[in-house]
Amino acid sequence: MQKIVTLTRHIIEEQRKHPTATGEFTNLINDLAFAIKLISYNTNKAGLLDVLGEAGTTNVQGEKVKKLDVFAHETMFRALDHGGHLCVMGSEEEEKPIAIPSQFPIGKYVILFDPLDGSSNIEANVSVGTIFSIYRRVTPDGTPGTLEDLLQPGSEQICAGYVVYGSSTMLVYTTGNGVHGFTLDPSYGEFVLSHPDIKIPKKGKIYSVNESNFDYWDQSIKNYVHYIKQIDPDSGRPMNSRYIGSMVSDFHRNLLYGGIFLYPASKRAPRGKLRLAYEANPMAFIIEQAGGRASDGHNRIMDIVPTELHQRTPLFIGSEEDVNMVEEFIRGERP
Ligand code: P6P
Repeated sequence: MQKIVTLTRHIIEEQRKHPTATGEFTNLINDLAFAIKLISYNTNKAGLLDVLGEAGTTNVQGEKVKKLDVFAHETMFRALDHGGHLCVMGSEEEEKPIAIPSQFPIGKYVILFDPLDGSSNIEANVSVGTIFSIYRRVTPDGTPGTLEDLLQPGSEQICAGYVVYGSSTMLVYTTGNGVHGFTLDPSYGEFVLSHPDIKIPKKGKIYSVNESNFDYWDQSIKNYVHYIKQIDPDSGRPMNSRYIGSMVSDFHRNLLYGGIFLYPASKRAPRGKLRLAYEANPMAFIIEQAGGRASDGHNRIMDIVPTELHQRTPLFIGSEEDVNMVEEFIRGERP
């Protein structure tokens, strides 16, 4: 019988490689997996919201129907706030750090998450996702976590992952020992290992960028995008343009097939659009573990020391050779 590796089994086997592991991290991931299953169920039901009542109205059961991103945020919080594994949380949906309610024990981990990235696409049934990033706390054990625990460079992450709520629900994560993908089998509600040890091709054929920003970009970015669209089969050009407008989906496709996702700074977004803490950093951990690169155009994303919880960053992420090339254009080393 083929070995079925569930997420729980994989985490336990991974933790055995860390002699100091206490199993607390395993329990945190299990709590997180439960939240993701709930979000998956409601996201996939989203198309029925008309039947169940539009967000902001009350449904046939008389329950107030929430916007899915608010529902996803509340689901993550409620699944994680009482397990005793966390000292503080950070969410795209909350301006401030989220404290652990005083009635619950305080743990040694920190989580930051984007509960439902790309949620504006829900009505069009475009796949969306959850992104998460986990650190060890840096403030004294037993005390409430603070902003300091949340403002750590991405290089300190101990775990990062994302979920794509698409044709199937897939969770992709790393704890620093490679990148592994799990597909949710709804028949028995388990995440089953379907993509062990994912590696991104060193060079890709796909580029993902919102070209409507072209006239707002620096000249170096215009030069790069112009270059990759020129006809030169020997160098694999033109590259294919693929852009869904849901980062998790664009990232996931490029991770599997190879390519680069770009969200540069521009006149309309001087520091870029994507958030460092719960979009760029977790994806950067994953892409590096898969053999790719993540840069803000000048610096490794995971070397950036955050100063604000929701700070944005330009982002160039994907196949190593593609990220290297865009940096060469930015440095002016290519015409
Ligand atoms: P634009 C979704 O709102 C998001 O944060 C990412 O998921 C996505 O890649 C990006 O914004 C799309 O932004 O400006 O191209 O619509």
